Amino acid sequence: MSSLSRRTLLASGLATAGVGAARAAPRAAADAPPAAYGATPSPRQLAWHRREQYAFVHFSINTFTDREWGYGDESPALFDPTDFSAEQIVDAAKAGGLRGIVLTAKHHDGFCLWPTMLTEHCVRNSPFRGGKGDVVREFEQACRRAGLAFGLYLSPWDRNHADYGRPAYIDYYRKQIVELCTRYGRLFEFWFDGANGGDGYYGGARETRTIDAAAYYDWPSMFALVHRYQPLACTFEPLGSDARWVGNEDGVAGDPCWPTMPDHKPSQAEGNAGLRDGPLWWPAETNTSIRPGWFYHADEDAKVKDPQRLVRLHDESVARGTNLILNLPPDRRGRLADVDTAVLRAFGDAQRATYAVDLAKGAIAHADHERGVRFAAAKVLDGDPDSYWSTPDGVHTPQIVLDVPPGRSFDIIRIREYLPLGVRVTRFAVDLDTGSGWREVASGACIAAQRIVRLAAPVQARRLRLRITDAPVCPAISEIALFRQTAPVAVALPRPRAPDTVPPSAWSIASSSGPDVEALFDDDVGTSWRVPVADRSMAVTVVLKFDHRQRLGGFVLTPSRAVMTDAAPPRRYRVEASVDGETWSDLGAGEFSNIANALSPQRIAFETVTSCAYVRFSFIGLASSAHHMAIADLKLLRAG
Ligand code: FUL
Repeated sequence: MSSLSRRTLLASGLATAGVGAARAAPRAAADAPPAAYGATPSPRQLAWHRREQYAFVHFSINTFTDREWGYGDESPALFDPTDFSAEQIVDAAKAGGLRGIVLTAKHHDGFCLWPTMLTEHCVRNSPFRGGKGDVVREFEQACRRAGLAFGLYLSPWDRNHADYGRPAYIDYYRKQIVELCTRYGRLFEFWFDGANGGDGYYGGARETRTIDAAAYYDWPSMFALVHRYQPLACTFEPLGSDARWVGNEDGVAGDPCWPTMPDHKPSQAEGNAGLRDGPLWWPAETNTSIRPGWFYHADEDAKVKDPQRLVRLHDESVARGTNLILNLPPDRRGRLADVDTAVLRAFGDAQRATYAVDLAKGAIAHADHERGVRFAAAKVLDGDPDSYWSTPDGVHTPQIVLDVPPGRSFDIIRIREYLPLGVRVTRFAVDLDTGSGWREVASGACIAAQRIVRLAAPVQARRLRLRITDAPVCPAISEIALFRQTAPVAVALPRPRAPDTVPPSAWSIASSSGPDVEALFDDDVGTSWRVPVADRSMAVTVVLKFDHRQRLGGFVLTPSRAVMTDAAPPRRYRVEASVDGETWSDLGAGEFSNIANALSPQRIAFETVTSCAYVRFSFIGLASSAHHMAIADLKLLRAG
């Protein structure tokens, strides 16, 4: 049968291609859309879902101190990019297919990238543009020029502010929100970081301040403040916000990852999976960095995620219906390094080529049930996100078939639900007919914003069938699209820099609190040293004996990157040096603040440097409740 005659038959309802001809819907239902099911998104959440992927930019004092978390006592004079270009960064993000930028206007160290009069700890007192610069403004303008959305991150935790932990700080913080929400045009997102409280400079007090975040910040009042000035900005993270954390910083959403959630502060696992039928529409944002750290570190130039890794990242975040926020950290020039821009370009080019042509265009769609002409099967093919195929109320598990024009080879299937009516599909399956009957190629739970199914290899299937296999109500499917992946070109990563670390060959392990301590030093953040701990305050130690005396400048500890149910990273550290293994002197001690939430590497510089033959690391207490301590990697830095 020619494709024309076949299509004519299908269109006239005479052919039964895997499903029967659509049964007529009762007349009353023909015009009425289905009632919404469960929680539904607000207009700003709907707009946010359609952004899909955007950039994070971590740029601040830490860029110049090689730290991840500044203590808050750094001089503003350190902020001195030599060749800052917001345009270069924004253009690279755009080339990477990212649709917006969220900039760290203030990170935990309290340094403000805009010329605020609310504090002296800001860009006014830095050499940048002779003290007349405004980094937030330059990013905002570069985004507007490039047609990208703009958003801001404002750390609630402020290790610089003298009043942190007291009511006066909340007043200050609210004034910061107002400045940022009123000076820089429309914002699409406002990021409230979960990392809160701990040790810091605090105006010179140098102490530990703990807060009860929910009571201290009164988040609903913060969200209301943002929305008073920026009604379309999605707030991120604490309970009650518009978008939730996905529960890890590796860029991996759960499968499934429901956009609905329970109405309580979630565990990391709950944030990762979401909750089918949860009462809140609180979709996940998947956050990760293109490099191991959130801030730029020259020694991570060789560890940039390559374009193939970014494709996998997309598969594990956007393809599961979450939004991806990919961090791009500028270097000390105030630009993205060449390798990051090359990776972004390769990834963006490949994604643009992949999604340029919807191979389902020209297919004929027919379903075993249709609600009426406004909700006909063909609506999944019309490219209109506001139209959808639906069935009469009583039909919950229908099937829809696409009769695909011949010669179309595809390996990506994208399915979208019409979100204003809630998450309607619980489980689904996809079958293909390549000429020898139906074969199931995918099944899963949750479609929601989108579900992108990647096939192992391209296929030329004559027919594709979506089966709704479990649903409490009739479906509302707005799209079924087909694509063929264009693989990204490879990008050569720079060679690792001459290590400024002490190699494991320079020491032997003199003692440790548990077996398998080698996992700490295997340069693989995928493996962890796990030690059972009897109580949350117990110390775990490792003693290293050097072949020759060493002068140590600090260390880098990488927490386990996996979502863990019964293990947690350490809360504090103490490092001591010895020449004889008997008498010890302190090299440094402190806390890994909020390490439970922020799993990026912890770079610790020692206050004192001595030549030593032994070093003893004590990791004290757990960052959250668990029965094991887990650490993925430990590197010893030489004194500079
Ligand atoms: C975490 C912070 O502690 C990190 O430094 C980074 O900003 C990340 C996005 O959020 O909680």
